[in-house]
Amino acid sequence: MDKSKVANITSVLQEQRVFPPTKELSRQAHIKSLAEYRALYSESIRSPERFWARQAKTELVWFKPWSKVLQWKLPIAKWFVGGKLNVSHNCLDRHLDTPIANKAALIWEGEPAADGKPGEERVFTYRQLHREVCRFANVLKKHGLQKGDRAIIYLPMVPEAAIAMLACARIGAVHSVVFGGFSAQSVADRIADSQARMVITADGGFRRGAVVPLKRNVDEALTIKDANGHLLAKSIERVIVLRRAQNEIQMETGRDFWWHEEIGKVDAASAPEKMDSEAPLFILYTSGSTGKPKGILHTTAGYLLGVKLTMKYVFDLKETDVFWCTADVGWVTGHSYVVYGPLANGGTSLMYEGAPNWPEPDRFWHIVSKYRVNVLYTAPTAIRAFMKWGVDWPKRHDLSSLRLLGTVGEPINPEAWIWYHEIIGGKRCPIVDTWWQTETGAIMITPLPGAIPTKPGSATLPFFGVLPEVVDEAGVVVPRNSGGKLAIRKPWPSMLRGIWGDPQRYKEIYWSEIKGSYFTGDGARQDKDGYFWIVGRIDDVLNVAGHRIGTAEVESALVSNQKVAEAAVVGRPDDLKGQALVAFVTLKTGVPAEASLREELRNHVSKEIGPVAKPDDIRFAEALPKTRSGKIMRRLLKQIAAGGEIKGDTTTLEDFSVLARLSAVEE
Ligand code: 7RM
Repeated sequence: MDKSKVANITSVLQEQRVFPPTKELSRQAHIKSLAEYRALYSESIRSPERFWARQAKTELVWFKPWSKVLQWKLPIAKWFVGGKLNVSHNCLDRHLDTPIANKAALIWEGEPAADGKPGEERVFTYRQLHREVCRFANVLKKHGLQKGDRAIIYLPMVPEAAIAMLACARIGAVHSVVFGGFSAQSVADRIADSQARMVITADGGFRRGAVVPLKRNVDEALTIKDANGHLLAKSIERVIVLRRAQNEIQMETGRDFWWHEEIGKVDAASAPEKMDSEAPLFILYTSGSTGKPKGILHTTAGYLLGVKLTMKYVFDLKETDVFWCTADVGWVTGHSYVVYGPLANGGTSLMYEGAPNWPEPDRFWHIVSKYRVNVLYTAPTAIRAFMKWGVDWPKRHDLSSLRLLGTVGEPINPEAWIWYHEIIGGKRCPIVDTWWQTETGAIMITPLPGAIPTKPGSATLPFFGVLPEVVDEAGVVVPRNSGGKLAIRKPWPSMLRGIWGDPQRYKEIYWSEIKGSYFTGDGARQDKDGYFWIVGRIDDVLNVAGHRIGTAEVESALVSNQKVAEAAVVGRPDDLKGQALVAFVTLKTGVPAEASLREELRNHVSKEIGPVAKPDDIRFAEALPKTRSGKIMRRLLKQIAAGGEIKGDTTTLEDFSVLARLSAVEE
């Protein structure tokens, strides 16, 4: 790793403001004081097995108790060994003989139509959701999906996405949700890696009034071949298609089946499969520092306990709350806090299909006031966009139902924090800045709203059972207020269990960088009060508008274009998105660097990976700056991308003239 990155971490802004919880709020909270938090936290670290056994017993419903709380042989963790349970049973059935049965489990608001017609509205009580999940579980079984089989879910933000996930969990199949903004190529790659037997998709999804052709992308994915001419997706036997956008699609007889037709052919009786604590629940692909996305594997009991407990304590969930997490179910935040966390707690989860600025920039505030949302959980990039659109939009709506706000996905700058607090929260709502990752499954570093005073820009203190530390190159804890790598010292129940099909890579990436610890890939600093300030990634992964994007992935997409010889992708700071993607591209001999080629290459990346990974800038260069051993000097490219001067050591640069020419490249 580049040493300069760690050194830079120290130099983040020092924020002094502190916001303690009000007495009123603390009195009503699950955890009522810093002392209460500290007592429970220290028990969870001193006697983790006792702590987690008690939580697992009180929070989850088991078919068979476990015999051992934790079996830990680095890097393999097994939690609640020997226990049996089912996630869909814990999210649905357990509520059916309680008053919660007839409470709203999911409230769904559809995107308004292009002609201004308001979006549809659908509400599922726990009983109704249970019935839909049971029926769809029977559809899956009828089409041959069995315990342990993988299914790809490639759907828009509609209730059926949650239903499909829960139905897989019910029969013990492993779901892998692919975000609707990913391309056919990405779908094909994920099918190949997971060897899925089924794809669950829709004819199309709506996004800002346009139709995203999901089924057409699946059709294309099923024809894509690898370098040896083999079909990537040959494991797929069935495609179940939800009718959503009514766009015209092709159905292949014997392979493709309509959701609404199949659901009519099965009954609603379905016993949940008794699953091992460690049975795989889902695979979710995420970017790393190499070109190939990693299939992050989560299992049954530990994941469920992690999301159930964080949902309850971090959002201080009340029985009457309407909880709105704005993430798409295609990301881990949607898995944990749109679907599994809220439902495991018998909460009401709001799901919105559309974008924050369609048809107008007040869409979120319209929804908050319409449904009297109590807790809102969104990303800093969205908050910065709201700031840019101006206070008039939120001011038009009654936001008085809100009692708690949350953020996730990237560091939040103090200005955005204060704006969120004042304009959206009316100065009365605490903000929980929650740090976690696809790999951690659930929130790891976070305020508890009734107990932990907040500081704008800090994720504050670790959740129960989580032992993070900031360490140097040798894995030794650094002094307070100096920067370093963020490590987690102990296993925790909702941790990833591996990278699908690649145990070696799992060990190398996460458990080799810092001896005996989990390496997060993030840089951080702890202040004098022990608060954590996360600075962002220190590997070659960028955080663009809350989406994790590997620079190597974008580079390999660029060089797969016939006109491109070489590419280097770096981040540059961006007011709105946190980071923007800048690609330095050298073209093959004879290919002219025309302006139109920029758009062509941006579209090429979009086709290879998806619109989320489109470079913001493409700069053509005659050559890239390299060291004598041939390594691209990204540090220099970053400085150029940010428009700054080139500082630091350039003595290893192979050809000095390259630098001068790069800086002169026109935008
Ligand atoms: C939940 C999620 C994970 C990466 C992580 C960080 C960054 C997430 C925060 C944050 C600062 C936060 N999963 N990150 N939350 N940085 N403060 N509160 O985002 O796998 O997609 O991304 O996101 O760099 O490593 S993720």
